[in-house]
Order: sequence, then structure tokens, then C-alpha cells
Amino acid sequence: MKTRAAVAFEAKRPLEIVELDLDGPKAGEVLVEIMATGICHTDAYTLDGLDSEGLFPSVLGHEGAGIVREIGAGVTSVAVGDHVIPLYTPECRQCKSCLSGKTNLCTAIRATQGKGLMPDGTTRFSYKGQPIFHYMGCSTFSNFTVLPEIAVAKIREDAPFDTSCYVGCGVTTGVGAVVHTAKVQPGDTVVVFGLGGIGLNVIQGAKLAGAKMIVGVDINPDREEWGRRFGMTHFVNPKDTSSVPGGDIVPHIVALTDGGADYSFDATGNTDVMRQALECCHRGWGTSIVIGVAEAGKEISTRPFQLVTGRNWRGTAFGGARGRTDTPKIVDWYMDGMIQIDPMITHRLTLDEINKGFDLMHAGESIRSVVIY
Ligand code: NAD
Ligand code: AHE
Ligand code: ZN
Repeated sequence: MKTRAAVAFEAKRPLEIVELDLDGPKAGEVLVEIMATGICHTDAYTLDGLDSEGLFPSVLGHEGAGIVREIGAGVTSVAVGDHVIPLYTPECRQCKSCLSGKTNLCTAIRATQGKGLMPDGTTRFSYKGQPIFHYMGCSTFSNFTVLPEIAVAKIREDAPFDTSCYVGCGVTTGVGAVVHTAKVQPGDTVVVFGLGGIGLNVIQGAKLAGAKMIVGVDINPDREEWGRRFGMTHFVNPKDTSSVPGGDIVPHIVALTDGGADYSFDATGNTDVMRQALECCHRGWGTSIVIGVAEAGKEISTRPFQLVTGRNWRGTAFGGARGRTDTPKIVDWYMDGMIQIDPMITHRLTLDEINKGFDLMHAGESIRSVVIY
């Protein structure tokens, strides 16, 4: 069949809207009509050539929602007509990782996913006879895409596509980092670095978990109002030297939080910020969670003394959520009013306008842009 898609032909070049050829689902795969997709900073990072796994030409996008239109042989867990969210963190329920109960990082298809291929080692997309790579196993910047059955989460049919697509990455990553990875408890002190599409969801997750003090840190002053809307109690702008005496943010946050954070989160992807996030944790027990994806070649560092004195450094992918088990529950939380999504969708675009979504993100003007097919 044919599908309209925004293709990343090369790094650092705008996406091009073209018609691709798409092969149907093979055994264990499903064809999904994508109804809406968010644009996450990770898409921008890959398009900018900063991802060590980045491949071109490819169809980016990993934050979608849609409808199953066809199933391949042997597919049993979803049916034609089901509403689904594509999963870049699948859940096979059979691999060592899934069975361990210790991680959401299913390994069943990770090797081919990182090579832009389907599990059988081929691509379903092509353009003028040349293969086009998949991205994060999802490729939601195409109106139709093919996914392994283990990489779709069935969700309730009354959830709107243009908001529930955000559960495919940003909402689950931010809220899940708090409730699944950190396991923040009532009364805890939380510090969040980067109040964008992910960090604001960390804030609303911290509020949901009952954190008493939620400090937001961002260099964009407009983000103060955004953070307060979702439960942030204090705001720090590292660039505002009047509120951060001496410009050194770590002692400032340690003083503000009476000795340091119980939990801090990096949602910037900046390795210097990751260090600050660790070092503003409380001596003896504070834990810092890395969410941000850093560009290829970057490394994190700190004085080992920071760890010797009881601070913990951890990371999280997809908020520690098990793809098929937890994603539908997060959609339920949204539909039941426990978490908010609607105000964070600041821009709705057509596929032809998709490059504007990247421009808005880079200008700090959007929280989430969503493309509606
Ligand atoms: P975004 O662009 O919407 O938000 C980033 C925010 O960080 C912005 O508000 C920006 O002003 C702020 N910021 C930038 N530099 C800063 C600094 N030095 N100090 C303080 N604030 C700063 O991006 P997003 O979509 O929220 O994604 C955030 C990060 O999370 C990215 O690195 C993305 O790749 C990553 N991510 C990781 C996962 C995961 O599973 N681990 C999932 C989704 C996104
Ligand atoms: N490919 C990059 C790493 C990118 C990365 O860490 N991705 C996150 C999801 S970001 C979603 O917006 C993730 O899930 N990581 C776990 C995994 O298995 O990819 C690199 O550095 O090579
Ligand atoms: Zn993402």
C-alpha cells in the first residue's frame, strides 16, 4: 500500500513529506493507521544527527496513537479496529528482562530495532525502490506503520487520539519516572531540571505521589508559570543571578531544600545539568534519575565522594513502564482525571506542517506539538 510520511532523508535537513510504499504485516506484526503523533525532543535529537544510533533515510516519530487496520498471521493479542499506542519499549513477557520483574527494558527485538529494521531484519517502508529505515520500532511520522504485536498497547476506545498519543512517550516517561522508577513517597522533596514536555510530567507525577516540595529548574523564564500549573512549589532560573547568588545553583538548591532533594530528575539531556541534579541530592540517601538523552560522545562525571556519601545515580527509559501492561493504565489515569494532558498540547499541526513543530520546540514556544493525520 501507499502511505504519506514525513521522511528524514538526511541529518540536519527538514523532513520531507512524500508518499512511501509500505509492505503489509508479516507473521506476528500489525498494520496501524496512526491518527496522531507528538513530536518529542528525542526526534529532534536524532534529526540533528546527535543520536549514535541515528539512521537515514528514516521515518522518525515514536509518540503516536492509532487503530489496528490489519493483522499478520498468528497475531492474537490485538484485533482489527483496536485502538493502540505504539511502543518503543515493547513487552514480550517471555525474555529474561520481562520475566525478571526488575525492568521494563524488554530485549526481544531491541537489536533489530536499533538498526532501523523489523525483527526479520528487513524494512516495510521503501521509496522509489530503496528501503527506508524504521525508527525506535515505531515510525509514527507515517500515516500507516507496521509494528510487531508485542510493540502495541491496546487502549480504551473513548480516549482521544490527539491527547492519548502523548502517553506513547512524554506523559509515561515523566509520570512513570516518579511513580515506577523513583517511587516518590508522600512528603518527599523533588527537584526537576528542565520543564518541557517531559519535566512537566515529572512535576505532575510528583504532585500525584504527594511530594511536599517540588522545585522546578529551567533557563526559560516562561516555564515558571507552566510548572506552577502542575504542582511546582518553587522555581529556580539558573540564568537569573539575582535569585541564584553567585550563579552556583547546587548550594542554592541544597539550602532551599534543607540539605538536598530526596529525588531529583534531569529532563534536559545536558550532562552538566545531570551532574548538578546529582549533587543537589541529600547526603546519605538522595537519588537522582537521569531521563534526558545526551548527544553522542557526551559523558557524565562527578566526584566519587558524592556517591560515597550516599547519593544514588539512576536512569529511566519510558518511565520504567512495562509497555503493554502499564501504558493502558496511564491512559485510564488521564481519562479518570488523575493526570492532565490537554493543557500541555500547545500546538496541533497537519503532517505538512510538521517541521514547524520542531521549530517551536527549539524556540521554547511549545510544550507538545501534535500532528493530526
Ligand atoms: P523539551 O525541549 O520539551 O524540554 C527541555 C527543557 O529543558 C526546556 O524547557 C529547556 O528550556 C530546558 N533546559 C535546557 N537546557 C537547560 C539547562 N541548562 N538548565 C535547565 N533547563 C534547561 O524536551 P522534552 O521533550 O521534555 O525532552 C527532555 C529530554 O528527555 C530530552 O533529552 C529527551 O531526549 C529526553 N527523553 C528521554 C526519555 C527517556 O525515556 N529516558 C523519554 C523522552 C524524552
Ligand atoms: N539511541 C540513543 C539513546 C536514546 C535513548 O536513550 N532512548 C530512550 C528513549 S527516549 C524517548 O524519547 C530509551 O528508551 N532508551 C532505552 C533503549 O533501549 O533505547 C543512544 O545513545 O544510542
Ligand atoms: Zn520521546
